[in-house]
Amino acid sequence: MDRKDCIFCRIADRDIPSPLLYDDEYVCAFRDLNPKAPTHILIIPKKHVASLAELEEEDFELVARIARVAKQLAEEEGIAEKGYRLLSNCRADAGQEVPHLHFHLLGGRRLSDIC
Ligand code: DGP
Repeated sequence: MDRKDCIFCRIADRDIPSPLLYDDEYVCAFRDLNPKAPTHILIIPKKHVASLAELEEEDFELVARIARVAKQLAEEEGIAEKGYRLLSNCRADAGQEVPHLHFHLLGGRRLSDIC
């Protein structure tokens, strides 16, 4: 996919302005447009990978990087102690809307529902 056709590539490329809570060579993070919890952050790889199902062997390191960023952001957001959820919806049955791999970091309330 052309990066111009992917909304999250465009955010990562700073083509669409969205305040970044975290930014390095491989990963960035920004707040979800439709937050489902007091803290709702999306963490993405800058490389275009459509979903978990499209990860190639050389991409798995990106997932570890994202887990590290999630831990850091949870501490910064003050949700680490009480708890939080990190999840990625993969393809249609999971309700994936944006076809660029992303992890939702959710917290700040009791997360009793599925996601
Ligand atoms: P998912 O269903 O897992 O594909 O979730 C996609 C999320 O992305 C959804 O919660 C709304 C959010 N989202 C969609 N477009 C944008 C956008 O342009 N900016 C931001 N910040 N979030 C977006």
